[in-house]
Amino acid sequence: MLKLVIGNRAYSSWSLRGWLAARHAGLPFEEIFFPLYEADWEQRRRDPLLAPSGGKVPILWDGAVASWHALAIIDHLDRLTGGARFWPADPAARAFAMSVAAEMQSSFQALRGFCPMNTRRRYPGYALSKEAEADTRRVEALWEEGLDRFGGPWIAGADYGAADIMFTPVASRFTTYDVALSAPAEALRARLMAHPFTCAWLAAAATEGHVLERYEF
Ligand SMILES: N[C@@H](CCC(=O)N[C@@H](CS)C(=O)NCC(=O)O)C(=O)O
Repeated sequence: MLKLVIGNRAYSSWSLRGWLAARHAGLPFEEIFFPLYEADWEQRRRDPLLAPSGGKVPILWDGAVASWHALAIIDHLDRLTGGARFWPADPAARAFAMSVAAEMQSSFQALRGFCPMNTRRRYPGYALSKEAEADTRRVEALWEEGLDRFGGPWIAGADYGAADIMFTPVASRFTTYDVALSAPAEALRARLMAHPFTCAWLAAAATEGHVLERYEF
């Protein structure tokens, strides 16, 4: 059976992506939880299960084959499930979905740093830095473009897929930090947060404990 190693549900945005991908694949998988940044973390991150990723979560094990980085996990699961579940069939929608997913994997550092994911908290009226604001406007523009060009309700068309998985932790940040969005982007934020897999993750995060002061402010 597949094994997915994840960190804290409340804080680990990359774990959320890996886990959503595993759920979306529809294949059985064993979940292995490594609480992040606790007193024994330096020792724990040297566990052989995390060796390929250099001590980071998530990591997907398929037998002896490891994939880490959200997009690599998605690609592995996409191949296991026949290549029709994660990316749109339409070439333009597929190119868009892949491009925005890759942009998410590599970009938006200001937003990610300024607004760490914390699914348990709400900060009404939180003021973004100039750089986090610029990242937000870029995400908003990408979401609007996807909805406009491919008809919604998801980022690249009618089916929930990899692009939606990649941006769900951003939707969570927008929710936590009360970020004002255009009407179409706000509707997409709400849809991403209401997806049944996301709801299951959020419910488990609410009761997992392991409070990390560095993300509570
Ligand atoms: N880009 C990686 C990022 C993985 C990552 O940075 N994970 C964080 C948790 S969200 C982590 O494991 N941090 C532990 C550490 O750096 O010690 C991915 O796509 O999965």
